[in-house]
Amino acid sequence: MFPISSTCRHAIAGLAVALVLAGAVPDTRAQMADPVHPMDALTYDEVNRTVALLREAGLADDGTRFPVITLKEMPKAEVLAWEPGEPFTRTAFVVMREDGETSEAVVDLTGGRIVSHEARPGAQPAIMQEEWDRARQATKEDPRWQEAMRRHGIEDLSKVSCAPMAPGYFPEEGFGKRRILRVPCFDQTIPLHPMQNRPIEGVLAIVDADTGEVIDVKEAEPVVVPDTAPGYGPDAIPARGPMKPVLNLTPGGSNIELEGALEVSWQDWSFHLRADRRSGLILSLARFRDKGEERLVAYQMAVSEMFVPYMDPDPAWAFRTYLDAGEFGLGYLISSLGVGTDCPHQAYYVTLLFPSDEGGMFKADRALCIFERNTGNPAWRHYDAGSGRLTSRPEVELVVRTIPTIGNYDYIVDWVFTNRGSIKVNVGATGFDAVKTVRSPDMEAETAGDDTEFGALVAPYVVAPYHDHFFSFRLDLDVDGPQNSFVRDLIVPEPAPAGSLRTSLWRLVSEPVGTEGRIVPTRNTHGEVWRLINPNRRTAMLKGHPGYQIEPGTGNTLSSLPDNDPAQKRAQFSSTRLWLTRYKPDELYAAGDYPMGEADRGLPRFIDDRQSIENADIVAWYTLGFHHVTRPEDWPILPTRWLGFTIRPMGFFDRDPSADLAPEFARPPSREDATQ
Ligand SMILES: [Cu+2]
Repeated sequence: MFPISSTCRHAIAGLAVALVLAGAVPDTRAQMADPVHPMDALTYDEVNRTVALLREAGLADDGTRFPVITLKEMPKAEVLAWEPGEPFTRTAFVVMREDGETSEAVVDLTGGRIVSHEARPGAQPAIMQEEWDRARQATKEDPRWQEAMRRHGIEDLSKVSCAPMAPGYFPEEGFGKRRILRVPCFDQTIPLHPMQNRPIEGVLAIVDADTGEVIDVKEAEPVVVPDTAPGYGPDAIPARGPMKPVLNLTPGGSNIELEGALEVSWQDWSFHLRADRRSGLILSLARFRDKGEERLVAYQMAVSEMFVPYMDPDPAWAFRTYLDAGEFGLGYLISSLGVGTDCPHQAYYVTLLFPSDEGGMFKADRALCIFERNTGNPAWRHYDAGSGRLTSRPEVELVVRTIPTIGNYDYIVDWVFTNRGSIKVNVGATGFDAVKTVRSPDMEAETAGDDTEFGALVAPYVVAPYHDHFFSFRLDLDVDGPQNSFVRDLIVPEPAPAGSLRTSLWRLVSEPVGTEGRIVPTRNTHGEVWRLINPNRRTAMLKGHPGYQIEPGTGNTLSSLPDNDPAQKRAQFSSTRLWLTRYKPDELYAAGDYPMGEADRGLPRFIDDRQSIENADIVAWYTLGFHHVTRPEDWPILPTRWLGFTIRPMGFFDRDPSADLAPEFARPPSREDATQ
C-alpha cells in the first residue's frame, strides 16, 4: 500500500531527459515527440509547458506539487470525427497541492493559456512519494515511537522499516480535513524477508503528511516478532530441478502493429493505449474491422477504482480500507515486467513516462507488455461423424498487460482481444497477503482461537486477516457509435403451454432499461443477459440491432458491508455488480475524484438525477471482486488468483467473425488422424 523506498517517483525534469535518452526505445521516443493522436498521453514537452504556464501565471512555484497532470480529452464528438493527420487541440488537467491546499487548473496547451483555476478546499489527492518519506522519517524520529519499539524488544531501530498507509476515512475520529497517514513498521533484521512480512504488531503512528507532525502513537500489548522462516525465492526455498523449456513463440514474426504513442492493431482489432497515473492504462477507440468497415465497440475502458477493506477490528487493522486507484495510483505504482516470466519473451515491452510530483516526468521501464499467445485450446472445432472430418482452429489472442504493485499486492491487469470479437478483462492477484504477528505457532496453541478469529494462520506466528478486493471498471462501450440502449434479457421459468410434452420451460423476457441506476438481478429469474444495442442500426443480413454483452465470469462477489458503514460509504460502487450512467466527460471515478477524504461520492451521485439512457451515450461500470478467505497456500507467496469478465458480441455480427480463421497449426483433417 506504499511505494517501496528505493522507487523514485519524483525524478527532476533534467534527469528524466537523461534517463529517457539513455534507454531510448521507440515508445518513449514517441512520448518525447509531438502527439499524433488526440488521445495520446501528454508528452514530455506538454507536461513541461503546462507547468511553465502555471508558473508564469503565478499559480505554481518550486513548492508546488502535482499529484495530477493529465490529458483533458477533446470533446467526444470531435475525437470521433478526427481523421489521422488532421490538427487537434491539447488541454491539460492539473491538480496542485501546496501548503496543505488543493487546487485544480485547466491549461489550454494549443492556445497557451490558463482556462481555469479553482481552489478545492479539503480535497485530498493521491499520496505522493515526498509524503510517504516525510511520514516514515517523522515516525522513526518520534521518541514515543522509539520507546514503543524498545518495549517490543526492538533495539536496533536501523533494522526497522516503516510503511505509511492510506488512513481510511472515519470522520468520527476528529482529524477533520487533516491529511493523515497511519504508519505501521516492520522488523527487517532478516534481510531475506519481503519488507512487510514481519510486522511489529500493535504499534501504529498517526502522522500529518503535510507537516510531518506525529499526532499520536498507538501501542497495544507487545507481541514478540518471531524468527519465522524467510519468504520466497531461491534464497529462502531451494528451487526444484529445472523443467525442459515450455515456450510460446512467434517464429514467423509478430502479427502486432504498433504506431505512435500508442496505437495498436492486431488482426481485425485496433485501439489506442495511454498510461495514466491514477487508472494505470486507458484503452480508447477499440474498433473491429468488419468487411472493410472500422466498427466502434468501445470508446474508452479503464480501471476506475479499487477497494480493499480488511475485516479485522484490531485498531491497527480496522482502518485498512484502501482505495488503491484514488489514494495511491495504479500508474504511479506500476512495476517493471520480467522478460519471459511476467510476459513471454516475444512480447513488446513498452517503457512509459508519467508526470512526476514535481512537474517533470518519471520513466517506468518495461511497464506495459503486448503479446500474442497460443492458448493451446481450439478457437473452435467440430468432428463430423458422417464424413469423419475434423475441422479445428488454434486459438491465438492478443494480451495487453500491466502490473501495478500496491505494497504487498501485485495486480496483473489484462485486456485480451480475440478473433471472435470479444474482449476478455482479466485481473490476477498475486504478491503476498498482508499479515499480522500473533502468539500462536500452530492451531493447537492455546491462543490459536483468539488469534484466528478474523484471519487464517498461514505460517507459525503469522495470521493473514480476511479481506476483500473489488475493482470498478469504467466501460464506455459505444456499439457502432455513442447512441445505444441497454437491454436486460431475463431468463424466466414458466409453465409450458397446454398440450406440450413438457410441463415447464424458460422464456427470454427482454426489458429495456430507461434511466441511470444500479442493475440488480431480479428475483425469481434464473439469471439474465446484459447487453448494449445500437437501436439506430441493423446488421446487413439478419437485420438485428447490433449489440455487445457484458458477461460476468469469475469474481462475482459483492461487498458485504452495508452502505452506511464508514468504509463502504466511500466505496458504494462495490455493493452492485453493474451501474449504468449517461456519459459525462468528468464522471471518471467510481468513488469520486478525491476519495481519500470524502464519502458518498462517485457513482451514487452520478445516478442521482436518473437521466434517460434510452438511445443515449451509456457508460457501464462493472464491479469485479472476491472475498479473500486466506489460507496457508497463500504463503509465502500468493499464487496468482484470476478473475474476470467478458465483453462479447451479441448480434453485432451476422456470423462468427472467427469462422474464417486459417488452419495453420491445426491437426490435419485426415480420417486416420481424426479417429485416433
Ligand atoms: Cu487478498
